Amino acid sequence: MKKQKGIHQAYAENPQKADLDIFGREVDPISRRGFLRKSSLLAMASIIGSNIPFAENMPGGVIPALFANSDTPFSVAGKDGLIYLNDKPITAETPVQYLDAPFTAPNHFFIRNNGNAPEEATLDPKKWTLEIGGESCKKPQTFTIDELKKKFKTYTYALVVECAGNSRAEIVPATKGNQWKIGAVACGRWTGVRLKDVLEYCGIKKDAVYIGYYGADTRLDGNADKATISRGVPMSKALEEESLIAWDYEGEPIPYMNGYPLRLVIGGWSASVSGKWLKKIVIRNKVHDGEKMNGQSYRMPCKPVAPGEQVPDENMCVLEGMVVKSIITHPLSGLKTSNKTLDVRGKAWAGDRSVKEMWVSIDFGATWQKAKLNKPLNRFSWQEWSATVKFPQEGYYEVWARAVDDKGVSQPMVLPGWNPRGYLSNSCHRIAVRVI
Ligand SMILES: Nc1nc2c(c(=O)[nH]1)N[C@H]1C(S)=C(S)[C@@H](COP(=O)(O)O)O[C@H]1N2
Ligand SMILES: [Mo]
Repeated sequence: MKKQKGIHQAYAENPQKADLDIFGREVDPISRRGFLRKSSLLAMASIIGSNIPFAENMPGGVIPALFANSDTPFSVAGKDGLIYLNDKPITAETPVQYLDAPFTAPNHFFIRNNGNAPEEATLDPKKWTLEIGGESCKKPQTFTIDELKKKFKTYTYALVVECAGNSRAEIVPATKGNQWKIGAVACGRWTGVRLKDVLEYCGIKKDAVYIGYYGADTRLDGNADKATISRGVPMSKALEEESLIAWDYEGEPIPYMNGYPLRLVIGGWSASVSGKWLKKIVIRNKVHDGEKMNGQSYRMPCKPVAPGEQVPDENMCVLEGMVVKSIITHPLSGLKTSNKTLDVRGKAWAGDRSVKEMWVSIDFGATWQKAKLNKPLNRFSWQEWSATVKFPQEGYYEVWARAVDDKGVSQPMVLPGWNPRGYLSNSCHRIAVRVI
């Protein structure tokens, strides 16, 4: 993977300007104000790389001197240029210009924590163990990472990891949850062993229907008896060739905040099923009932509902694959140009499906022009697309992008389908262009 790292280096040295978001608004790269709450001090410990023994005593609203006296903006070690949404748990999205690289660089990979990340100093890949168990496992056992590497064949796949709530900010009426814009998505090459090989080695009983994961992170409420999040997938998805237990991302150990040293990666499904800091996998004889499998979390109305409608838990069904979606990664919204010809490009993906066609419009969707669409590196990878558009005269334009999947399902042009938690938001991405 040596050569491939070069792509990211070259890209990092020459990024597009990072001062506008997808709506052409100026981006405040890191809001310090977001980190002033008393509760955030505890979360900071994992960021400054050291414990704060007296964090409880520090008055709310005081910035630790380490940050107050430095000009360096607040950031998570190993991450660059992310937009922070929340500090407790840490959530940060990737500005769209960093999704322009063929694969998302490790330092630009978004972060979605549900609890406190395990302390970095406690994460030792030599000592890390993964337990396989559950009532439908024939021979429960534990592996070190070295044992996984020795016993099973290693595979590398490019896999899209997209938070189910990505683009929630577009949902009308607004719903609860992180107001992600478009950057809670990444695609890159994960290296590890097939989940299938490991599960089959441990023996899958006939009654198995689901798997579930457990990670090493801890709950914000301090309750040690419950997981922060413990989700899973049906056996059919778990046994797909591309479902991995991974230790590397883009040829490097997985970044700390993205699940170092071991992570489950289930391409094309809600990223919530890709368990970070992976400690245990259970083979279940029923739909996994771990944390955030029930209630309203990661669930969609079983039947479509009207915007704003309340849906009782029993009418909600578990969310599975993600849906067709595309982004324009170049140029950034807000471009002013004297050139009437413009090259646009981006990425498209479609959960378990592939993207069949990519279309762009410069007249608010009245007419569409077919874009060039590349094949994915493998199933569940995103696909690169590009197009050259011509503007008839000076003025204000928007470039809209619309992907169609292999079943003929298109992104909606304006409003994504409403659901109580604002998942699967996939309306067309658009950028503003002024031709002068
Ligand atoms: N152990 C653990 N795994 C987890 C989570 C978590 O909080 N803890 N968050 C999930 C959710 S909701 C998402 S969107 C992805 C985010 O992955 P990332 O932080 O590497 O971007 O991880 C998933 N796996
Ligand atoms: Mo998520």
